[in-house]
Amino acid sequence: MPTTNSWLLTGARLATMQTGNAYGLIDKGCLAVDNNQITWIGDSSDLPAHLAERETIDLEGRLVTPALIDCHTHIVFGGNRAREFEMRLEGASYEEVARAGGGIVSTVTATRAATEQSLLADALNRVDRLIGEGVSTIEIKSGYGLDHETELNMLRVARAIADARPIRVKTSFLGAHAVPAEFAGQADAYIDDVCIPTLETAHREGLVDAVDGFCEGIAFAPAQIERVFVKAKELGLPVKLHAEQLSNLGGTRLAARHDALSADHIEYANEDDVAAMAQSGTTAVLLPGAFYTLRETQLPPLEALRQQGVGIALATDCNPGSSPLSSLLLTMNMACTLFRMTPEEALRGVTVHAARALGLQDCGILAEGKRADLAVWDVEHPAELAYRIGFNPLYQRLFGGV
Ligand code: DI6
Ligand code: FE
Repeated sequence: MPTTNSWLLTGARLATMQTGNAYGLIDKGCLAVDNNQITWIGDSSDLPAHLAERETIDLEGRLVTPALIDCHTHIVFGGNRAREFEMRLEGASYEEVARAGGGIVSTVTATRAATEQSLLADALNRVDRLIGEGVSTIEIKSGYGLDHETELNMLRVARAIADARPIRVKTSFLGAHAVPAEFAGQADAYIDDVCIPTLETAHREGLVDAVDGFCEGIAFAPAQIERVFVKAKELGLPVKLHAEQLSNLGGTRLAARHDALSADHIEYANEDDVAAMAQSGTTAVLLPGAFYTLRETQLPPLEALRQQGVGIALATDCNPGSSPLSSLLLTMNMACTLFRMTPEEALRGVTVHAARALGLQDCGILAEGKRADLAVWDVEHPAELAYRIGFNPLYQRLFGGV
């Protein structure tokens, strides 16, 4: 790979993800990078003569895509929930496990007991799987602390990941993830006395890029989430929401009303909910790993999302309960097989639309002026990325041109 800050890729098949043709494909492409930015991209026959003289790397026909973006993860957590996996296989449902004190709350116990160092080491192990698949940017949520100190710890660990590895991290405060045991039956008090004050502190310490919540029967009602969203707005933070995963409580419309970056899961969203998302420009983040793990049968409203022009992103939802998944390539495959998304939609879902779901404008697409976050693959056609199961054809990842 390059030894200077200004170089040129040749012999590349470029899946630019620009619109116009499938995958924005340029069959015989060149791409120039200066420092951390793409400064020229196009067909090799159009390459300006002065660029042909710089240090060149010939990719011999390999495919180049934008580096992948995992826009919804809970990758920082303590312990694991393999025992719960067994319980579900013995017949218990996800909701029954949660109501019996398992589920999110059991990960909270393990996360509170863990040190920052062990949380970081465990998370890096998972982050490294993603980096190995060409991922350059991940979103990381808090939400397994559910007390002041541990929520802040989780966010500090998330920030530390970006120092420990060449990867960009966007954090989301997810204090409204579940009601902790010490507040059982007092969700309102938890929101007012712990969640909102902790959000204020975390924001003051520069730990929060966005605010998330879990709007569900086993978590919080729309009116409770709304109080958190009002505080987010006061602090100037964008919001997003786990909505309509197991039932329809109106979370998607609540999110749209607050101009949310994304509404996530949304299996139970209806056409009106999708219309609200279209209106507010909210991205749909679909999470096939959770759908698969929980053996859900209610499919997200794909056709309505397409018809209304709502951007569809995909993410791992990497978490110890409903989606113990740290492969974005497998996520793409699941989205095609389970949700009937096309391989092109799947690739757009982990590039362009994932960037939008995070409010990022400088990545997710190959174009002049964008960051040189690139994934080079040993495949001929971009459909191969979603087609294989458990196969990683990454040849090289570039992060900010490096
Ligand atoms: N929805 C999810 O898929 C994760 N959180 C959420 O609100 C699951 C979290 C867990 O089961 O630990
Ligand atoms: Fe989630």
